[in-house]
This record gives sequence, structure tokens and C-alpha cells, in this order.
Amino acid sequence: MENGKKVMLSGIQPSGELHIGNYLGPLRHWPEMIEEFDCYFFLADLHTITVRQEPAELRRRVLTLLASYIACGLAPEKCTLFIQSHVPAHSQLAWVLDCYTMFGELSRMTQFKDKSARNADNINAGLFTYPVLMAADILIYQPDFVPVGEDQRQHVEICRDIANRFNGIYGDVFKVPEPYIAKVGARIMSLSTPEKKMSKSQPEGCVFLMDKPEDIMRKFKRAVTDSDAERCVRYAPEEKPGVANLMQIYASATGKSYEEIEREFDGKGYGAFKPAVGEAVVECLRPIREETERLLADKAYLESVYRAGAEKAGYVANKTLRKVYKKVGFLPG
Ligand code: ATP
Ligand code: LTN
Repeated sequence: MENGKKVMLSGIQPSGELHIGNYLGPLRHWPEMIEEFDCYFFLADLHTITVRQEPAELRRRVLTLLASYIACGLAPEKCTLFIQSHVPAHSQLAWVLDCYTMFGELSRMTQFKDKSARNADNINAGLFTYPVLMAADILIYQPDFVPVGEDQRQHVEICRDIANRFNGIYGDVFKVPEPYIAKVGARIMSLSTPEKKMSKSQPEGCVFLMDKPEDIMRKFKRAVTDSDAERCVRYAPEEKPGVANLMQIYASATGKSYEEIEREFDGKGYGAFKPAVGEAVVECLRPIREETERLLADKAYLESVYRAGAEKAGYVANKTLRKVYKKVGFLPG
């Protein structure tokens, strides 16, 4: 805690281009928090190699994600922005926590089950222990809150279980954080398969932050809606998942409620609704895309941001790591 402020931390993997699920779910809310909280936002590059990455492409994506963080409103002078692999204490704490995490509890993680089904030829140990590294990412900064999308709730829960187990043995070493999940936008679904969440590693069905306006419009016009006869804009996620998803996107992009949206498109059908959602998203993303492009042209600035961020984050992280090492009985070096 710095200046009595509560601490908040979150990260995104540079495993693909940022999509509107990442933005409308967690990322969009982060800038609102930087005034009130002591915030740490990082790029989870260590996590990405649980799935094979092309090295040059990974480097490019890290810089693009950093530029997008700043373009979305995360002013580097008001929060700590850094790259996970630049703070070795995350990996060091992860090893300790590995030894306080049970095989059985990791086996129950839905993301592990999903990702191992999708990468059947590379079910590596990192994919399995990934939630422990995520717990280390979190606990090392002693945050009060972790703002994420709905799909990460289970990982924040296991992080809390690990912290409680460790505290149960050694006293209050870790703060036990709360997940912080937005009500609208927490689970944006794929535009092509609205039963599945929009996911960077499954680019079909994604709308990316850096997409050109004409591509965004095309994607929304082609979005899968429902084959029901009524063809009206009504919020019914079970019966009409495609329309409910578009309504969720439109609500997040415009701030309108579902009732207002139903009234706005009363009697108009999907033909009017889909392009309206596209236009709202184009307008919402335009300033971010332009600012990201501008920042990407200034590599020296981005480098100065992530260097300063790693230094600040490293200082705090090493303090927690030293405490943990001492508690488990390692001799000070
Ligand atoms: P991957 O496909 O590589 O797992 P992803 O698209 O799921 O990537 P992450 O890097 O895992 O994205 O997630 C970054 C943040 O965005 C997390 O807080 C996550 O909960 C959130 N998030 C991811 N997908 C969605 C979505 N479809 N709707 C809302 N939030 C999401
Ligand atoms: N697992 C997260 C990314 C992530 C994260 C974290 C989020 C890694 N470490 C710590 C919050 C806190 C994901 O988005 N897939």
C-alpha cells in the first residue's frame, strides 16, 4: 500500500492481438482505477509460451500491447506498467507456490482442460501449472483487487486458496485478494460462435482493437444471430445468444441499458441492429487505434516506460519474495 491507497493488479497475455472482449471486459475499466488505487498492470509474456509462439511475432505483440495499454488511458506516470519477464521474482515465487499447490486442484481448472484439448500435441507442464504463476503474479504485489473477465474467476479463486494455505502455515504473509469483475462486458462471445467466448487464440469470431473500420463493419454485418422466427432485438441469452452478445457489446460501447436498446430497435430487426453495433464499436475504438499507432512509432518512449515500470515493480516484488524465502526457511544470501 502506497499513500494509504488500496492496491490493484492485472495482466493480459500478449498471445494475440487485443480484442473487444479484453477491452470491454477488463481493460476499459482500468483507467478509471488509476486515480483511486495504486495500480500495477503488466504484460504476461511468461504465460504465452505455454502455447508455442513465433519469437519475432511475440516481441512485436508485447510492444503493441504496451502501446495499447497506454492508448486506452493507462498513463505511465500514474500507474506501474511492466513486462512480466522483466521481474524475475514472479518466477521465483511461482516455484515456491508450486510446492503449496495440489495436483488435484490444478486438474480441475477449466482453462487447462480447454487449452489441452485444443493443443493435444503440446500438453506441457507450464500449461498445467500456469495458475500458480498467475497466483505468484498477483500475491507478490499484495493487491486488494484483481480486475479480470469472468473466465479468470477460477484462477483468482485458486490464488486465494493458495494464499490462505500458505498463510495458514506461516502467518499473514499474503493479502488475500478479491476478484473484481464488471457486470456488463465480462464475457463477450465470439461473433461466429456465440456459445464460445471471444478468445485471442481463436481469431475467427474476434474483433480486434487494431482492425480497420471497414473490417469491423464487415465482421458485425456477418455476425451470427439466431434463426428464430421473430428476428427482433430482445435480450434473451439462452434462446438468442448471438443477439444477446451483440446487445452486450452495444451496451458496453454506448452505456445504454438493454431496455433502451430494445426500445431503440423495436420493429427494426437485425438488418438495422448489426451495423449500428458495428458503428458504435468503430467509434469507441478509433481513438485507441490511432493513439496505439502513434505510440508504436516511438520505440524509445515505450522502452523508457517498461524499464521504469520493471524497476518500480521489481522493488515491491522483491520485498515480498524476501519475506516468503525467510518464512520457508531459506538462508539469506
Ligand atoms: P487466450 O485466448 O490466449 O487465452 P484471451 O483472449 O482469453 O487469450 P487473456 O489474455 O486470457 O485473453 O485475457 C485478458 C483479460 O481479458 C482477462 O482479464 C480476461 O478475463 C479478459 N477476457 C478475455 N476474453 C474475454 C471475453 N471474451 N470477454 C470479456 N473478458 C475477456
Ligand atoms: N491469466 C490471465 C493473464 C494473467 C493475469 C495475471 C491476470 C496472468 N497473470 C494476474 C490477472 C492477474 C489471462 O488473462 N489469461
